Amino acid sequence: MPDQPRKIHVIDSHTGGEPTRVITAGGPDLGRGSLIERRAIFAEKFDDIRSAVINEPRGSDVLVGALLVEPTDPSCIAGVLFFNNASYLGMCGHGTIGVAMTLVSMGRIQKPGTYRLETPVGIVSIEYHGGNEVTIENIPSYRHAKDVSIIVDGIGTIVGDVAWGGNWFFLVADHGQELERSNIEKLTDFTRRIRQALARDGISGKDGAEIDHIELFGPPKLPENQSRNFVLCPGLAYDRSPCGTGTSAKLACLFANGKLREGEIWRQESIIGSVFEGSVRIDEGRIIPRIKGSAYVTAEAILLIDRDDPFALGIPR
Ligand code: PYC
Repeated sequence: MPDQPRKIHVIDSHTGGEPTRVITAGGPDLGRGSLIERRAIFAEKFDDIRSAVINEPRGSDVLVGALLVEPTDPSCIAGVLFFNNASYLGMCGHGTIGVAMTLVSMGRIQKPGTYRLETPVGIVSIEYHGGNEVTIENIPSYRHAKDVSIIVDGIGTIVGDVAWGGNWFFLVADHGQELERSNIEKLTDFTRRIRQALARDGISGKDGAEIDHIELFGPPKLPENQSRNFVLCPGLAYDRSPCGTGTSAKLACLFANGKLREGEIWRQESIIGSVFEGSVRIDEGRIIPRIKGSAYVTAEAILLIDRDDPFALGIPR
């Protein structure tokens, strides 16, 4: 009789086309420390679980994972650790909207209202509007550096801003690229080269943090939107959604440039045409982005990890 496979319960959803897989039971026990400590234990001792859940053959490069944990702050409905095919994320905007709808599907959110969620980078709030709509209020976001010029191999000089929206972004408006679905392969190569140039030149976020998300902006397809983007995530996947943390970084830059007022709506279109509605609230001088979007639950499943399976822990990158 073979050993029983390990069972991990998950709920999958997508937010504007970008998938999230929430581990609801059977995940690693990370203890009761801060979420930063628990994320470090996850990475050090249980990275094979991240790989098994996210990588092929069970997952894919585009999937973002979320592990639900007990929060340290009792005012929070849950704690959450985000991860993907490359590593662990500080925050994830589309993922938070997906987690909110997952909590609805689990019956842990039963009515419209505002709930708090603990992440390693701070507490975010989720406002459930009913149906599939959620607004998240992100952690304070800011522009770290303006008009940073870099020379990119095979491209030339590119100028962009470095900003924090829960992850580190390099935001580029002037790039000469067509933000079209048919151009995704080229956009992926273009943004990958920008990321390599930033690393080569030691251009980073605060305290030397790696800039692992690259964001290109262009005109929207639909007149009711303000902008369209293409976002390269850590690894080589692009965000199908307009990227919650990326839109937060954009809102912080717009506010810093005097191009967005408090409460004014910014509709950000993704490369596949899905939309987040963004705005900012100012709290003691800090920029607090608000992002509204919709998520849909697509599956509830039990992942089986059979130790005899040569790819039980996923196909390594
Ligand atoms: O929505 O913040 C986001 C996000 C980060 C990476 C993929 N999506």
